[in-house]
Amino acid sequence: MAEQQVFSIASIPADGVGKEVVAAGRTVLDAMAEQSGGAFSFEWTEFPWGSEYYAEHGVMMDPHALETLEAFDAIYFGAVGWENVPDHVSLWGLRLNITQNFDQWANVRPVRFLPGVVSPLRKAENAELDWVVVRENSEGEYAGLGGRNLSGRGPGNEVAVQSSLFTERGCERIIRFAFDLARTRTVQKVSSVTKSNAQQYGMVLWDEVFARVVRDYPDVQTESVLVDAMSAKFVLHPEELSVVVASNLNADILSDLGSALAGSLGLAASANLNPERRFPSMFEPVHGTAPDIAGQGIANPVGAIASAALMLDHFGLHEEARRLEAAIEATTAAGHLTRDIGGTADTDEVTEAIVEALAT
Ligand code: GGG
Repeated sequence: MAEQQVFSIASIPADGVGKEVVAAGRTVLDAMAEQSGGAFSFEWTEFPWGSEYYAEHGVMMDPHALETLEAFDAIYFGAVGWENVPDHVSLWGLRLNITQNFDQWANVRPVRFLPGVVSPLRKAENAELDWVVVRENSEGEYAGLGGRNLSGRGPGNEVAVQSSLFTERGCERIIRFAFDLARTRTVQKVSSVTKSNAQQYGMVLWDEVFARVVRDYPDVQTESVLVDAMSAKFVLHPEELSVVVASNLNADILSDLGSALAGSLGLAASANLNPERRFPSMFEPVHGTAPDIAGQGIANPVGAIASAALMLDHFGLHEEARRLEAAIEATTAAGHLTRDIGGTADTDEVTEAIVEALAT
């Protein structure tokens, strides 16, 4: 008998609905492991880091957290941000602390229609939605460069500087990643997004690198679009897109728009990848902590469960990943929908329906 593959996963549910949807994803993955008849299993270690941990310890995660996390095959993350901690402190103290220190420079965010989910775009004739937004995840507008009160002029006259950092290496690796991904897809097209008419240094460098890299992929269609025009294109001509690559901030905004067009932010999955595999990669739903519904058991678990499918891909379990995606589709098609997408089902009902769909 072949040896069982055991994958060690650090789970960090963190804040708000993160806790509910990570639990849902774990239930589904454990069910898949059981169904595999011993072919693979998951060894979970849960960490209590997040805003409650901050209230007790004054930090978002243990000072040795990165050393601890390094030993895992992957990280399964929920969401970060709660009212007791300023948003920039919680984000930098946990999520960005991990993505940046583990050089998870490629953030992959698929956006697609799911059967049975009504989206604003479905009203448009011929609209199609099957994209991947590729977010540069290590620099750009999230370089963390800048400072406050630089003028020393005192209250009422404060000056703040927030700089973006674009490196040729950083631009090239994410653009090549987008092209390599496009080559695996039915529609082989890469749309590069900047605002280089106004951001005349870093984003011009990005455009120049894009124009150079394009020459190595003559088989892939390309376009370079300004972010404002791309926002309109998302709504008006979604069928023209396949892989969209953009800087950290622009891609974050565009992927939220994309998932709203697919029906809800609650559906969107993401993978923060360290493609060199020097550090663990991290899988998480795109959505935040949703304080308005947290703790009620009604959060949409699909984004987190679809992120688990991306993690299966990362482990090389590609057939299992496709099986999980098919189970999610069967579940939404059968009308098991949470409130954000027009249904009445709660988190557990949708999770159980996905587990059942996996078993059939
Ligand atoms: N699961 C995603 C999450 O927790 N997001 C929190 C957030 O505010 N993210 C902003 C960002 O990463 O740009």
